[in-house]
Order: sequence, then structure tokens, then C-alpha cells
Amino acid sequence: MKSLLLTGFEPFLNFTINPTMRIVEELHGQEIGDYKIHSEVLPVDFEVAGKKLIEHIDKIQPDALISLGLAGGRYKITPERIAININDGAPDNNGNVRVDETIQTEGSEAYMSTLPIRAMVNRLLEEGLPAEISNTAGTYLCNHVMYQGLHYTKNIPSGFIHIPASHELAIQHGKIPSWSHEDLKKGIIACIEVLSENL
Ligand code: PCA
Repeated sequence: MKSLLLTGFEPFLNFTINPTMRIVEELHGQEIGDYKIHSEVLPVDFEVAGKKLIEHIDKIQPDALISLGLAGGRYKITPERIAININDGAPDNNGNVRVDETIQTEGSEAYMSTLPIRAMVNRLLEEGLPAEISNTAGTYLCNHVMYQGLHYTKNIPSGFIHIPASHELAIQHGKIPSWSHEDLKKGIIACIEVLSENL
């Protein structure tokens, strides 16, 4: 059986819950398609997130890497197409501020996801779950982790999926669209099944 490193993120900014955390925790140890899932939660910290990701990759030696992040305000599950070599945005959870900073001085300007993102979107739509490819992961921690993952792992499928808020988060936040936790999790399981079938 192959191994898949599945990462989520801790809460950040005014999002008091990060729905990716519960999803990855519940999927840890499960077998989906040909993959045994190994889950980790990453800090929302420009200094630490990439280093932690690389430590996990070195330790687990996964056959695939999928990172999840919350896109509060989005309506659909959105596999990301591209990560860019930029850190920029609001202060992270430890107050680090990055402005127009290069992530890897020797790295490409951008890396394309090596996940089967079109097939993932098609499967989600078949299952009645709203989905589309996103052409920007932003410049905050999600883009950072997607970029670092693609820069570091050259030979395995690797990429990032943004998800909408859960109902639990939306109740606290008050102004964002939301999905049930079960549907969010079902969508991520479907994406992993598609990856397994596309090997
Ligand atoms: N979403 C943020 C960072 C952590 C998360 O879950 C982002 O989209 O960059």
C-alpha cells in the first residue's frame, strides 16, 4: 500500500476554527483507494510551516502529498492549479509579516499542481459537490505550503485543495458560505480516490 501525506492548517486570522483540521484528523490512518493516509496539521507561520512540511515528508517518505486549506468565503471545493514564488499578506499567527518576499531564491517562479485536478473537479461534480479549479492559491500560507511541497518533492503527485468554511465555523464567523463537515470530508475522500485511480 502507498502512503499519502495529508496536511491541514490550524485556525488563523478571524477564522476561529479551521475545518481542514478535523478532516485530516478523522482521515488519519484510513485507507482510501491505494493510499494509507498520514495526516499532519501545519502552523500558520511563514517561518515554520514549510520546515515542518519538509520534516514530515522526510520522515514519512510519502508517495503523494495533498495539502488542505480553508478559503473562507469560497462556495466550492477548489483544487489549486498553481503555486507562485511569493510570500505576502496579513500577519501570520506569530505576527510575522511578509511583503513581496521570494519563497525560494533558487526556485521557479511558479509550480503547477501535479495532482489530477480536472479529474478531481469532474468527480466532485458527479457526486453533486460544487467544485472548480482555482487559478490562484493567493500569497499567504496556503500558497506557501503548496509551493514548498512542489519545490521539495519532484517525483510524487503533489498539490493543494482549498475548501469552504464548515457550518461550525460559519456560525461563529457570521458572514461566509458554508458546507457540512460530512460533505467537505466526502469531497476530500473523493479527490484521494481519483488520485489513486489516476496513478
Ligand atoms: N488558509 C490560509 C492559510 C491557512 C488556511 O487554512 C490560506 O488560504 O492561505
